[in-house]
Parts: sequence; structure tokens; C-alpha cells
Amino acid sequence: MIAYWNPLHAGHAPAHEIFRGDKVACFETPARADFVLSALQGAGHELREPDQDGASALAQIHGDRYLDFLRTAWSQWLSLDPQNEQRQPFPSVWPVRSLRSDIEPVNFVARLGLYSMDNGSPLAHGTWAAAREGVDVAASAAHAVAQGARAAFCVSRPPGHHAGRDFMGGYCFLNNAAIAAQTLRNLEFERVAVLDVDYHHGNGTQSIFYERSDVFFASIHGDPLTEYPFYLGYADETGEGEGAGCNLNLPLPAGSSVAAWFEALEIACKRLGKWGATALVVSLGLDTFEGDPISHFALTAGDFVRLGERLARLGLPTVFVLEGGYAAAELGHNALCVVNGFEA
Ligand code: SP5
Ligand code: ZN
Repeated sequence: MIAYWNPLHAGHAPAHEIFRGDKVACFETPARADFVLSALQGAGHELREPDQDGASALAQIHGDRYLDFLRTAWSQWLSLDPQNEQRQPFPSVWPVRSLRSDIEPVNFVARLGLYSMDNGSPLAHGTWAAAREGVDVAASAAHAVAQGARAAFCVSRPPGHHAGRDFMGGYCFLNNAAIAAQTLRNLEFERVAVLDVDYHHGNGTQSIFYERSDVFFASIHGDPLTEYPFYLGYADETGEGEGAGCNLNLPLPAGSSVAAWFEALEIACKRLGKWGATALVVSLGLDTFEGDPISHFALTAGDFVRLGERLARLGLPTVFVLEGGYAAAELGHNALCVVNGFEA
């Protein structure tokens, strides 16, 4: 399988995130992508740098105001104090409910709250460059399948599926899967399905396409009553307006069995087929792995082969986009298992 990789990913390397009030080492690290790259390369898959500019899809998926903020965020942070190179900015106020979200405060960390859904998306020196290069990775993979490749794999970070039109969240800044889907739409594919198998609901992708009838979003994930992102991902979210009926959430309780997970996968696959998808984007989170440090499903390497096999049976041009997965040392093998199953 062709794998497009992000040569700038390692510039996004924040040190810590907050867990129950403590600073803990970030789970989403450069090593994750490096493990996937070496596993794919070791198995003889071709690694390519991006060869397409995703600018037009980017402008369709994210808002200008948010993009302007993100592009300049690190320099604004440094302009407050040169010592800030050693610090991570942290949002100070989130404009929830009765507060105004049409205002852009001058205060940088207040504005960071406007553009964040949570406190868990740390910015670093190279965040914009890495995330923006990830857009080109996604666009390149979509172009490759439009030109006839059976599938292409995006090895990029930071991940993207929690990022919405105008906010970051859950380690995500720009929504790579949405960019891939939009690029496929802009090429020859009329009906694009996004299947999100990350442990966490892909709230950003869902919200981006929620009122559209040309992109179907399906997700299998830990029940948001107990699992991140908590505030979206329930079964009664089925799409709105033109998009009514084009959204499928299959939440499963934390601790669900592998059998239950594959039953949900079967439901999602049948539904995408029935809907008439002509291309597929897989938001491939590997945090469903039994050894994942922050998640509670129990898939094994063999189950990832089975996932790849099932996805291949949809018979669609397919773009895989790496999302989460935090058992870093096993991540490469698990990703390779999906590819092997798909190509079997
Ligand atoms: C892309 C993706 O998978 N994002 C996940 C974001 C999850 N954010 C919440 C993480 C909570 C970490 N809890 C640590 C538990 C350690 N015992
Ligand atoms: Zn996840």
C-alpha cells in the first residue's frame, strides 16, 4: 500500500497534558508515527512525501478565523514573553452557552479558549507546520486513490478527528480525515463514507459533515457517557437537514468484548454499502488495542488483520488516516496488521 508520511510531524512535540490536575507526559508523541513508519517500511511498503497541496480542501473544511489563529498562535505566544518557548499555553476561558463566541478577545490565552473544546490539545513550536503538512498528506492520499490506487495510508500526526470547523480538541488541530473526504468529493467521488474506528468518537468529523448528504459519517467508539469526548457521539445523532440519515453512531460501553466490536463494525459496513458510498476514508485509531494506556476495548493484532479484511470487502477506493493509538511500541505492528488484512 502506498503510504504518505508527514516529514514535519516531529515538530509537534508538546511535553505534557493535564490529567486530574497533574501535568503528565503527553500520550500523543512523535515516536508513534515513527513506529508506524518503520513497520510499514520494514514490510516493503512505499513511503512518499506529500505531492499535493490541500489548501482548497482546507478552506472548505475549516474557518478562516480559526486558521489565522492557529497559523500565528505560537508566534503570538512567544510575543508575550520569549521565555514562553519553554512553556505550553493553556486556555483561560471557554465561551460556553451564554458567553459570546463572536468576540475575538485580544488576550491570547482567552482566545485559545475560543478555539479549543478542551484542555487537552497542547500547542508547541511546530504544531502549525506539522498539522498543515498533514493536510497535504491527506490530500495526496486522496489524489492517489482518485488516480487509481486501491488504497493509500496517511502516516501523520497530530491526529485530526476531534478538530471541528473552528476548534481544536483531543490532540487534534486540523481534521485530516475530513480533508481526505473533501478532496475525494472535489475529485470524481460523489458519495464518500468516513468510517471512524478510533476508540474515541470523532466529534469533529461528525460536526463538519452533519448537515451534508454527500458524506456519510459512521463511528464505533467508547460510550461518551464515560469516555472522551463526552458531549457528542450518542446513537440519537443521525444527521440534520440535508444530512438527515447520513450519520451513524455505534457507542459501546467501555470494556466491551471484541465480539461486540465486530458486530458494530458489521452494522457500520452494511450501512455504508447500502447508502451507496463510492469511496471510503477510515479514521484509523488503534487505541481500541487491548494494551492501549487510555482506552478500554480489547482488540489484538489478529483483530486488526480482521478489520483490514472486512474493510477490503467493501470494495471501495480507501484512504486510511492514522488517528489515535497510544501503545506506541505496538502501534507499528498493529497498523501493519490492518494493511496486511486489507491486502490479503
Ligand atoms: C485522537 C485521540 O485519540 N484523542 C484522544 C483524546 C483523549 N483525551 C483525553 C485523555 C485522557 C487521558 N487519561 C489518562 C488516563 C491515565 N491513566
Ligand atoms: Zn482516540
